Amino acid sequence: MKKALITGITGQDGVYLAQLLLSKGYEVHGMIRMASTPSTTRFDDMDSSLYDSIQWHYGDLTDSPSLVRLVAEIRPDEIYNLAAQSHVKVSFEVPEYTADTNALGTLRLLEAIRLAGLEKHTRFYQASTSELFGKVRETPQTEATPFHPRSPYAVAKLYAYWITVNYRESYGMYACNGILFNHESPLRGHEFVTRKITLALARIKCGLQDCLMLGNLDARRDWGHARDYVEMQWRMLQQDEADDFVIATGQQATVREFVELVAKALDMEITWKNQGLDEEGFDAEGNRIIAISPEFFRPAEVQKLLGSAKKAHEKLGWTASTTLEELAQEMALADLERVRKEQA
Ligand code: NDP
Ligand code: GDR
Repeated sequence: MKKALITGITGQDGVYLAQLLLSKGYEVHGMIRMASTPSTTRFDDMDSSLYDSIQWHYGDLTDSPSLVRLVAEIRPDEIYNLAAQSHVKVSFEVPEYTADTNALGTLRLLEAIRLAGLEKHTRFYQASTSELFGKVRETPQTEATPFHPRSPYAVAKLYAYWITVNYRESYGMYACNGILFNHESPLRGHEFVTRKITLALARIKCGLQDCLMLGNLDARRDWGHARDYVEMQWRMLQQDEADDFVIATGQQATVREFVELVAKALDMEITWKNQGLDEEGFDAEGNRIIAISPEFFRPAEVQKLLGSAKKAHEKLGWTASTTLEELAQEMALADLERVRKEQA
C-alpha cells in the first residue's frame, strides 16, 4: 500500500485529492493546522466517511520541526504540497506570512525529505500556479513561457517553483511542479470570485441578500474543475521521470461572463450597475444589482490567463472533462441547495 502525505488537505484540492488517493488504495496522511474551530468542514460537504479514513497529524509549513518529524515518521512514498496562503489579494495584506508559508514552507518540506534520507524514495508534488505568468508575455502560456509574477503570492510561488526544480537537479529528487490554472468546484473557498458569485446569486435568488459587489469584471481566466485537476497531480507523480506540466482547459472567460453563466443556471435576471448606488449598493429604485467596488481591485492585476496543456495531453493523457458551463451550473446548484437547507 502506497503512503501519501498531503499538506493543505483541508483546502479545496486537498479534499478531492484525498478522495482520489483513498479510492486508489493509498494510506493517506493529512497535515492539519491547529485551529480554534474545526477546519475540516469540507469533508462533511463531500463525504464525512472520508475523514475517518485519513491519518491526521498536526503540522505547519512555517514550523520546521513539525515537518521534519512528520516526514521521518511517515516515510511517505509521495508528498503533495498543497498548503499555501492561496488568496492573491490577501497576499498584499500579509506579504511576509505569504512568503514564509508559500516560499520557505516549500523549502522546509524539501529539506525534511533530505534530512530523513528519503530524497531517492519520496516523490514530491509542488502546487505551482498560472499566477507565475502574471503580466503575460505570450498567449497561450506553456511550460516555456517566461514568468512575471504580479503579487506577493505569485513571487513566493516563484521561489517554490524554482526550489523544487533545484532539488530535482541538485539531489536527483523526483520533484514536479504542476503549473495549474484556476480550478474551482462547490468546495472552493468563499473569497475566490467564482464561489463568491455562486453563493451570492443563490442567496439573492432566495431573498437572503440584495446585492453582489465585485471588483475587476474584465479579468480573464482559464477555469477548470478541481476534480479533474487533482487527477493530474497524481499522474505527475506516476511518470518514469519527474517533470513540470501546465494544466489548463485552453478556454478563457471573463468574470462578467462567469456571472452570466451562473445567472443562467439559476434562471435569474441580473442588472449591472456602477453608478448612482447608495452605500449599500442599491440604486434609486431599490433594485437587486451587481455592482463594482474598488475594495475588490488589486494593487497589480493579472488581467488575462490562458493555458496550453499540450504537453500534459501528450504525456499524461490530460483532457479537461468539465466545460465552464457545466462547472458554473454545478457550483450554482450546489449553493442553491445549501442556501435552501439553511433557510429550512
Ligand atoms: P485552499 O486555500 O482551499 O487551501 C489551502 C490549504 O493550505 C488549507 O488546507 C490551509 O489550511 C492550508 N494552509 C494554509 N497555510 C498553511 C500553513 N502555514 N501550514 C499548513 N497548512 C496551511 O487552496 P486550494 O485547495 O484552492 O489550492 C491548493 C494549492 O494549489 C495551493 O497551494 C494554491 O496556492 C495552489 N493553486 C491553486 C489553484 C486553484 O485554482 N485552486 C491554481 C493553482 C495553484 P486551513 O484549512 O487550516 O486554512
Ligand atoms: P485568482 O482567483 O486571483 O486568479 O487566484 P480569484 O478568484 O481570487 O480572482 C480571479 C479574478 O477575479 C477578479 N475579481 C475578484 N476576485 C475576488 N476574489 N473577489 C472579487 O470580488 C472579484 N472581482 C473580480 C480578480 O481581480 C481576479 O482577476 C486563484 C487562487 O486559487 C490562487 O491560489 C491560484 O494560484 C490562482 O487562482 C491560479
